[in-house]
Amino acid sequence: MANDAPQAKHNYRTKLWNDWCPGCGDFGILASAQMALQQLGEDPLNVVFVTGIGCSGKTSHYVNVTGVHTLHGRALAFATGVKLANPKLKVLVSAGDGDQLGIGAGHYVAMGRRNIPITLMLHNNGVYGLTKGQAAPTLAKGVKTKSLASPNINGAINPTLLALSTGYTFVARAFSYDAKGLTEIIKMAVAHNGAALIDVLQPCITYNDINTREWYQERIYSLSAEGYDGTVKSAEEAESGEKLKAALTKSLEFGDRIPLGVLYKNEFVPSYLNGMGSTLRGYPGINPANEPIEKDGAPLTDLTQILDKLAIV
Ligand SMILES: Cc1ncc(C[n+]2csc(CCOP(=O)(O)OP(=O)(O)O)c2C)c(N)n1
Ligand SMILES: [Mg+2]
Repeated sequence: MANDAPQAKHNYRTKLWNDWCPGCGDFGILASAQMALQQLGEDPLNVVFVTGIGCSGKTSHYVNVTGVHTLHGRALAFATGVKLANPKLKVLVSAGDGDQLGIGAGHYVAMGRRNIPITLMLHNNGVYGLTKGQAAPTLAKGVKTKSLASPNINGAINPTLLALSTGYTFVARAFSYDAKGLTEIIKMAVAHNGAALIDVLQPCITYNDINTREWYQERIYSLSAEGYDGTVKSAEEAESGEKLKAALTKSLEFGDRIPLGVLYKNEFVPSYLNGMGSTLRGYPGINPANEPIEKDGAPLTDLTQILDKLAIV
């Protein structure tokens, strides 16, 4: 008998205790990621959620898919390994602004120039939330949050500008309290076949008393509502670089007005998997994840010699 009964929806929530501060912007990012995965209808077994270290790093514990809570700054390195080993997986990364643009900045740049199909959600709260509010690389120079003894003397990194200039082919900005808008953007990013950055403006209610929910709400506006369209429509348009130039200009707007939405989307750049295919025969069809490792219960590789070499006698 055909089974016409609707399939039970996968529950993307875990039952783990959540210790984020009540009202933290992380909740909006978590809920949006869960809704996006639910709405995409992707097989949960094909989704991997990778995080770095920070309050944001705990996100992988709360999404009910395979999760990896990795080392400080190294979420993208792990995510790259996961994606390359098994290209059919959808890989999402949650990383803090300190995690990703401080210690992990090299990986941020490499992800763009390689155009690896991974969705990176940058939890941009301007501070190192987990370690009590030191200035993160996104905090503007001269700003003194209540967690700093004196105004920040470091210049700020603009995540969208850096992503655009290093080759990301999907660059967007969202607001953590706008779960509907963020969900739509995550869905687009996950479906995109290339490196995707979502700069998520995320107030830290405990340590950042400057960039608050109200501060953002007074400034944010929707790019699409003002007629901006960052999507490249043809190979010729991609070649001309016009949309990239427009996005670079737009990414500089961050002050009295802060644009939200898709700044740039270009599907005409081959992903890193294509490059790998030109150097590895059969890739991505043949990849480490579907390589047989045993036959009739016996391992296909004899590790005895390697283990003998490593043995301490
Ligand atoms: C190698 C290493 N250096 C420093 C730390 C201490 N540390 C833990 S989290 C963190 C920064 C967290 O800030 P952010 O990435 O912005 O995440 P948030 O807590 O704001 O979400 C630091 C410096 C660490 N865990 N490991
Ligand atoms: Mg942070």
